[in-house]
Amino acid sequence: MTTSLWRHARLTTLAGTGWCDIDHGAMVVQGERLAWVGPDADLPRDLQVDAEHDLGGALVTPGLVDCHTHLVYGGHRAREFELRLQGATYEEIARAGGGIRSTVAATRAADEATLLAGATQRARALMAEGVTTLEVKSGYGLSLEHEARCLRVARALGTALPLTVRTTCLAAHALPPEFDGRADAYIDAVCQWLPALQQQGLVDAVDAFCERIAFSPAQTQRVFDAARALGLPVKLHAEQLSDQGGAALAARSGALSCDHLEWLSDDGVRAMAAAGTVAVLLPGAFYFLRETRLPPVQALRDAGVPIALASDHNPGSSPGLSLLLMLNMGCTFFRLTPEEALRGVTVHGARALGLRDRGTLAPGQRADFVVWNVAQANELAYGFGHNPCHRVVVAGEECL
Ligand code: DI6
Ligand code: FE
Repeated sequence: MTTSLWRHARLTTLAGTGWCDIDHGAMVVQGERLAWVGPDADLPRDLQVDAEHDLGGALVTPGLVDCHTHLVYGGHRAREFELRLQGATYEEIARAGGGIRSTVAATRAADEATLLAGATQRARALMAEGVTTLEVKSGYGLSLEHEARCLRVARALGTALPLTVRTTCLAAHALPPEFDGRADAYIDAVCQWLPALQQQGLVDAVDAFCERIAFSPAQTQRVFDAARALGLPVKLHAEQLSDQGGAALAARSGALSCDHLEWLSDDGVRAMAAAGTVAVLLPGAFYFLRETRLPPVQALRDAGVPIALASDHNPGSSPGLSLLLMLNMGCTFFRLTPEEALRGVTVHGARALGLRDRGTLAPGQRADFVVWNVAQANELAYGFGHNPCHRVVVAGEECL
């Protein structure tokens, strides 16, 4: 196992309350983990290292976690964007058979290599800004065969690239055309697919879209029951366009996270707080759909619900590939503090994926960290449209 020393850094560790900065900081990395983190002056005297890196005072944060993406799909929806600019709404387009369904058709028509090439390009764009852990949802296949294919592509990303990929089965995303008028039969099918997908090692968690234009709370509950019976954690697209009571339902099923949440009720906040469910806010979709209703950030804070931020990258409602932009949008739109925004894409993003071994700079954590070309961490949320990411280390190995 190799040992390396990273010194002369400004460490924003996030390992307690506040930024938890160490101004003249050092980190000792042993293999894939951080072995020691503290002031340069306190470094253990008898330290033997294989490599030493002088960071010249640069800022270091934990590696970024994008805990909600739909990275695997075929085609794009630029035409739908034009229709929305002419006045059509996202819901109207979905009800007319466009929206998610049009991406399902393009995804089914693409071969696996094409899907992998597209997803790889997108993952690389996120990684260039310091993303070291990425969640990828299925949900544009909507048959056992095509959902499996999308999840295999997601797994392949994690093998081919230096980052951790967590896969989420979102088969309950939209009703495929072959099940028109038979939503309950489709949910039955999804519940039957889960064991097969799990046996192929393709599923880390199960998600659903609980919404007027998607699935009802009762249908969502059936998907969750099937997931829980297999020991799979659940999460939910909840309260994005209307209040369906989805977040409370998900929290009562022990959900890792509820995502979107613009229409979240007080009851939903309470249920999430009681269950320790993370609130994943998605300002990219809020922006791109020109939503006006804000998620109840102060109520979430008051209740002690951990808040994460993610890109929600997808071709319909959030086609951007910048997690740093989400920090800025999380602050400007949702009034998060820059520190909350950074926590949202590190420690709280990790928690939304059920991962406790990353998201802070502390001994025992995975050595996933980013060296930035800025002096202070609040600048990461302040600027936008430029990339201050300088060096990225994943599991102790420098990879950018
Ligand atoms: N909410 C979203 O933001 C994405 N899926 C979902 O349930 C959007 C999916 C799309 O429009 O393609
Ligand atoms: Fe989403």
